[in-house]
Amino acid sequence: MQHLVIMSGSDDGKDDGDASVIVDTKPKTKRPPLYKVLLLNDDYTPMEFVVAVLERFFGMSHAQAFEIMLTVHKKGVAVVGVFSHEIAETKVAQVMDFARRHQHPLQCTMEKE
Ligand code: TYC
Repeated sequence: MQHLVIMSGSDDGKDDGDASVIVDTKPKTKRPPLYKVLLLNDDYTPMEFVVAVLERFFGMSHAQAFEIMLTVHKKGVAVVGVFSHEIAETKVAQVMDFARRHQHPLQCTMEKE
């Protein structure tokens, strides 16, 4: 937060013992932190399952989803979205639950941006 010090009395800028007030110079509208949701590669989850996850939970087109899936497959990890803490947590839980129900070892995590 930035502040402005205002001193009363003589205007030479020197501190002559007068009272001073501190006022905010910027309104305090801190944006909430954002979180990256990451998808991790593994050797067993079928490619088409990962594509379906990206379509279902991240609103990607089939082409987009296939592209990101291939990036994870080749590089080991990719950011699949950036969200508020609460939304990121929900996405991670949805993916992990969906993978578990289908008995795939797919891993999804989040980290502060
Ligand atoms: N590596 C997997 C396979 O060859 C495919 C895969 C892609 C798995 C992305 C997980 O997040 C992942 N079947």
